[in-house]
Amino acid sequence: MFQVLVPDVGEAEEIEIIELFVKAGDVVAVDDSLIVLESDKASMEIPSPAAGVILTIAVKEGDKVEEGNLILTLEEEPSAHKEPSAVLHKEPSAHKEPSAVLHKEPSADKEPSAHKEPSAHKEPAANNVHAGPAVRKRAREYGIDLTLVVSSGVKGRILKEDLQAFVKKRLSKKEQPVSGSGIPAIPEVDFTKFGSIEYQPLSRIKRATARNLHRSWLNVPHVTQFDEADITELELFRKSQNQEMANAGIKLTPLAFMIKACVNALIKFPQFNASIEAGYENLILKRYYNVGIAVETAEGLVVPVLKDADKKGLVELGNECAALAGLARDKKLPMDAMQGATFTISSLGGIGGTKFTPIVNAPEVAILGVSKSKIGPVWDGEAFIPRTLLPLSLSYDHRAIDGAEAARFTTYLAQVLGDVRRLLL
Ligand code: CAO
Repeated sequence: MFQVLVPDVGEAEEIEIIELFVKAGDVVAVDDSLIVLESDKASMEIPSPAAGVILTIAVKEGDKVEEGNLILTLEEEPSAHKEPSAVLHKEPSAHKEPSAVLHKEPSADKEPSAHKEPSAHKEPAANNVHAGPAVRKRAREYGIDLTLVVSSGVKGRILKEDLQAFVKKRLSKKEQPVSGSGIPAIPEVDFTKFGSIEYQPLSRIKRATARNLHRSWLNVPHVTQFDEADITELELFRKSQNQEMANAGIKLTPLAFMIKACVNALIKFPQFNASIEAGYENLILKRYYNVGIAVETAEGLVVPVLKDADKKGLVELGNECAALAGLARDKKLPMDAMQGATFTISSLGGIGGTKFTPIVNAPEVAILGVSKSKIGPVWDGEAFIPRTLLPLSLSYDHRAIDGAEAARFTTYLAQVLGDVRRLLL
């Protein structure tokens, strides 16, 4: 019977059992890995000194041990005995010098001697990561690039569990192939190598938004058409109306005008109030006008839908929009209030910015981004005059809409917003 003992590990003060590969009753071959020890200076894998059966194990993962402590006992298979190459105590007399048998890893950039493999199998980049020989061995067996594995061990050390998590994640990705497969994945970086980090869990809404946006971004060939509407008169009208209606508690917002003008443009250009059929046989034109409004909430982006916007007046549109945004922020929006949009408006006008490229909310084919209006110079034929200009950014699905149509759409939108009497036509 062999007794495998903790070897001399130099000046190390504390030695920890990092990994146990065997349990009582396991049959092992000579040089099979039994256990990984780690001190503050090195990791070492203890190979089996003989072929045989594990009788008892005296330690468990995480135990702190000292030189000479018993690790396990092994019943040798009579025929397979080989001169022991590990730290062992063969009863009654075969004690060997332990220092000769360690597979020491003085620094993480050295492959353990027990794993001599053709150089083609080596991963040069992985040498810079912090991982024990057992983890490295397993990574090689499964062809895992250790630089892609996120570590959870002390000082960025990659643990066995990290490898398992990595493999699980990769497998689950295969089960749910994303559209456009073949897109190279962004490498997962262990940011702890560069500084301290913190995990901030994403809300359910943010997770759903991430999935939806990713899907749209991959599926929809986006183009964004920019334009500017001169809303000088609109603003004068809006403000005068607000003064008149203040006592009734009514407030007309720029957004209400935007919705009204968009519905007008959607009626004139029906291909923007549509979806493209899979297989590209048809454009599905919708004869209803439901406008989604992007609303920022503490939990993330929510898009309530203003139904039948073509049948509503400016005040009603403004009130309903405010009510839906309120419900969204209070997390009281019913499910059906977020469905059925035919076109979306994302207004950042209350915040700032000059223009942006919104992502189409597929299966819709267009989305209007609205930025903050500003006073700018407009040439009237004789001089530059100060006017209030509203930046418009229309992103559209180029499969369904041509560039010329998009330019006509924004031109028309700008005309309507420039002279709201056109809304009556
Ligand atoms: N230019 C200049 N001022 C504007 C403006 C514009 N385009 N649009 C709105 N404003 C003004 C309003 O008149 C209001 O001013 P007063 O208080 O003086 O009347 C102020 O900005 C605040 O408006 P608001 O943003 O609260 O209201 P709104 O009706 O314009 O927008 C809503 C409502 C729900 C769209 C908005 O609150 C919101 O959540 N916007 C963010 C949307 C978002 O995150 N989009 C990004 C999606 S993609 O990631």
